[in-house]
Amino acid sequence: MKYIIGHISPDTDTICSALVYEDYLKQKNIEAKAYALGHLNNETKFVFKKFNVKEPEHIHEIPKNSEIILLDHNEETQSINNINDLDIVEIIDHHKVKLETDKPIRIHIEPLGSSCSIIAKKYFKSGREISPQNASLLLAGIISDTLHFRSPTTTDQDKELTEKLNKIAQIEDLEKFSLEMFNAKSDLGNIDTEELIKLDYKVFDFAEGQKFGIGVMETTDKEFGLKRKDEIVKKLKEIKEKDNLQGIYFMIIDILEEEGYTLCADEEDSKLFIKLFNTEDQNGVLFVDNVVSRKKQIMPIFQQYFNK
Ligand SMILES: [Mn+2]
Repeated sequence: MKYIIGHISPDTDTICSALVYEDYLKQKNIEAKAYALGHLNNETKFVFKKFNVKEPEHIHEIPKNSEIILLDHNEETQSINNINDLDIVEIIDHHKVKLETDKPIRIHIEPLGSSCSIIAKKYFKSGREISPQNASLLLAGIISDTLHFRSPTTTDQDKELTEKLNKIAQIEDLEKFSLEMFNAKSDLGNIDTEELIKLDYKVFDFAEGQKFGIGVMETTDKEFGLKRKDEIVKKLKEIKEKDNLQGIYFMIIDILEEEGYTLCADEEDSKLFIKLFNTEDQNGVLFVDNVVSRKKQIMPIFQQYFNK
């Protein structure tokens, strides 16, 4: 049995692509099961409820030497704890590659807007049948990761695949559906501060000893995050120290306005961000316009800086 896993701090794309890939492999008579590495966010929960889908089981450790398939990630820092005891047999992803394997494995990486786009392509290419439910999940993953085509990570293929998938899923108004998803994601109730920071959080190893944590909150209600600024900054400091990070950032992304508001742990992190993004400190908030994508607009700038 192969374990299909997405990344930690799971989002809609990682969960839906893993779950639908389980079905794809089943159709090929390959025994595999999708698991979630942590709690689903409210957007994903909304999607599962709307389409009447059972949530994948959570898992925190996988038995030694098991075969695993990585969906929507390829970096150890974003995967299951005991990844070094496991046998990675396949990777499907749309992120930059940071990878070393000890044997040849199957790898399918494409610069598309979502991992769900890659899974959808596999179905269409092979002629395998997609159920309306699975088509809906793939659509949700594409819409979530591309912010319904607002993100610069969006490609023409994502748009074409969305159209093809919706012939099966038959969602009447996709823009309305996407707003429902974003509002569900933004509705965080009285979420704990650390949970908020880690909702969509990744640690990147930019260079030797240069680990950075970057959390993103994509929202239609930026005030929810901004008014908790002080406690967020305090928690960022704690995480930075506890996890021995070089820096840590929390970006509140206004999906509809396409703006980013960044909070940082301390002066050192703030200085670096101001330098890299040519912005200024406004009462502890670093504003950047037209920046919505960690992958395409944030990460490359850090990476370039550290590669120099
Ligand atoms: Mn993704």
